[in-house]
Amino acid sequence: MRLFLLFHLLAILGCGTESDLPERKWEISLISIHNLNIEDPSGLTMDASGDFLWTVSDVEGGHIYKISFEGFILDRLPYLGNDMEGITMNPNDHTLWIVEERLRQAVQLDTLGNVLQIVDVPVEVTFENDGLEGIAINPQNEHLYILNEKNPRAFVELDRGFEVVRYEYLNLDDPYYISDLSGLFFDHINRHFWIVSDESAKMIVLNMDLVPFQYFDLPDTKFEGIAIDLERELIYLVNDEQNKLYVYQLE
Ligand SMILES: [Ca+2]
Ligand SMILES: [Ca+2]
Ligand SMILES: [Ca+2]
Repeated sequence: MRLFLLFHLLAILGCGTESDLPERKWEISLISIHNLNIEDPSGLTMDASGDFLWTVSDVEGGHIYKISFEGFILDRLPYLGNDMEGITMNPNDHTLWIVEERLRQAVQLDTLGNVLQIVDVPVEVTFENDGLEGIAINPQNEHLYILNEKNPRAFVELDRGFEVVRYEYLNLDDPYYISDLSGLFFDHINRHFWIVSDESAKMIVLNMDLVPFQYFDLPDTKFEGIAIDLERELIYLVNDEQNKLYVYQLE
C-alpha cells in the first residue's frame, strides 16, 4: 500500500516536472573507452563506408589518421597540419574537409592526403586560439557547417561556392548554455546538429534553425570531436587531453 502511494506521488511529481523541463528524446550510456596513440585528437568523422573513423591531431605538424572503432591506427596521411581541430567527409565524393583553427581555413583533401583546395573562412578574430573547431557537411546540398570556438561562438554555413549563407552566434540559455564550441556532427537523416563543448563538458542537439532541444553532460572537459553511427546508434567522441576514444550507446 505504501509502495502504491509512493508510486502515485512519483507519478504526480513526474507530471509536474515534465511540463517544466524539456522532454528528453534520448539517453546515452557509456559502453567503452579506447586508448588512442595519437597526440591531442581534436576532430572526428565517420568514413562514408561506415567501416572506420577519421581523426586529426591538433599539434603543429600533426596528421590526419584513419582509425578503427577500437582506436587502432589504420593509416596516417602525409598532410602536415598547422592546428587541425575538425574533420568531416563528403560522402558524395569521399573527400575530406579539415579546419585549421589558427589559419581560419577549411582544407579539402583526398583520402591520400593531397590538398585539393583551401577556403578562407571569414570569422571574427579575437584570439588566435579561439578559432575554427568543428566542421560538418550536408550531403544534400554540400553546404559546409563550421564552428568558431569562442569570442565569438559562431556557426557559419558556406554554400557550394563558399559564400557565407548563414552566420549566427551561439549564445544559448541554460540548460543549453555552453562556453565554447569544440566539435560538430550533422545528422542529415533527422536534420539535427550535435555540438560538443570542451569547457562545459557537454553535448547539445539543435534543429536546423539552431534551436537546441536536448543536452547531455559528459564525464570530463576536453571532448573535441564527435561522430555518430546513425544505423547502430553509437556516438563516438575523442578527448584531446586523455588521447582516448569514447563510445556511447544512444537509446
Ligand atoms: Ca584541440
Ligand atoms: Ca575540435
Ligand atoms: Ca581552440
